[in-house]
Amino acid sequence: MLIKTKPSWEIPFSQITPQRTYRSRREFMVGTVAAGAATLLARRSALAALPVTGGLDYRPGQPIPGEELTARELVTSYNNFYEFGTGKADPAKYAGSLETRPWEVGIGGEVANPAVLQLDDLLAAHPLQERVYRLRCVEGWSMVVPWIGIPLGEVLKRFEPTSKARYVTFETLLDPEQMPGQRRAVLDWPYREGLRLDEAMHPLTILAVGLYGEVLPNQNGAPLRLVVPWKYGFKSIKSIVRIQLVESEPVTSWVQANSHEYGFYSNVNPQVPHPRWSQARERRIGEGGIFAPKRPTLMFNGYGDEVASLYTGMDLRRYF
Ligand SMILES: Nc1nc2c(c(=O)[nH]1)N[C@H]1C(S)=C(S)[C@@H](COP(=O)(O)O)O[C@H]1N2
Ligand SMILES: [Mo]
Repeated sequence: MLIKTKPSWEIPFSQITPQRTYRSRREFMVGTVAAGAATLLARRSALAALPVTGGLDYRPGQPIPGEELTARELVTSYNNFYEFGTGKADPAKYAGSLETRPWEVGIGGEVANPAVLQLDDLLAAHPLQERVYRLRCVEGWSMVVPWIGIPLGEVLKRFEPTSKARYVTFETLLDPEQMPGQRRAVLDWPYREGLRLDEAMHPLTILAVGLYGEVLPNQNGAPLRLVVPWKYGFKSIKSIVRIQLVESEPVTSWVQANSHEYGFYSNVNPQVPHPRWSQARERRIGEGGIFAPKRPTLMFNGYGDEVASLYTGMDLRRYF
């Protein structure tokens, strides 16, 4: 719609100023045209590794009313990615050397058409979409990020889940040579996560390949990471190499590490505290330092209208 003659990934969302750009489509287009040629070239090289999709119908994301995007510099420098260290600055410092091409992804288990595919082939059939989502970490901070990705459900459908498939498991790359954090037993590597099939098929659940209009920086989980906006951040597993459809609830890395503190569901829920701290409030990264007032945490991270029905009749204290 914006640029018909160019592949979607050339739409320069990268330098978007939080909030302002989203206010008016017209303003944005004018701004785009005015952007200098040098900047455009720089963006294009950063975008070059995004998969070439049919994606002329690339859909820009809707802003979240009353919320500003978290600055790109913060989204890409304050990270959890234990494969590169447990400090917030470690991933930005050490993940840069991760080789993200070629990248194979295996999709198997209870599907009619299991396959191991090159990532770009896996994505080729799917136009990229932008989704502006809150990400809320169980540690008590949150961000608002313009992700670029594709709905996970659309990918899964192509592999035809069998009638036995009830859950989906995901695995991060296991490669201690490239991921120094895996040389220490911080977690049982590779990092594993899981969703119930209906959660995985929900249209809000995406596989992300970019943010702020550019290829995903390695520290954010390149080349392919999950984003499940109504769950705590640790469910959004990074650098995925394997997706499997299974019959029974998988044991995820965090549940295995401490099932008392981390549950399989991990839906954002201000009423169910982590055993060691409250989940009632959160600090929005970039908002006025550690003395800024915290925000109240919203049930299902604010996505209740869309997802609450997935949990009708479930005791969310028991299934936390
Ligand atoms: N493989 C892997 N995935 C991971 C993690 C990790 O340590 N390893 N950390 C999780 C946690 S705790 C959070 S809050 C988010 C952070 O995503 P971001 O760095 O893009 O903000 O990634 C999640 N995915
Ligand atoms: Mo997290």
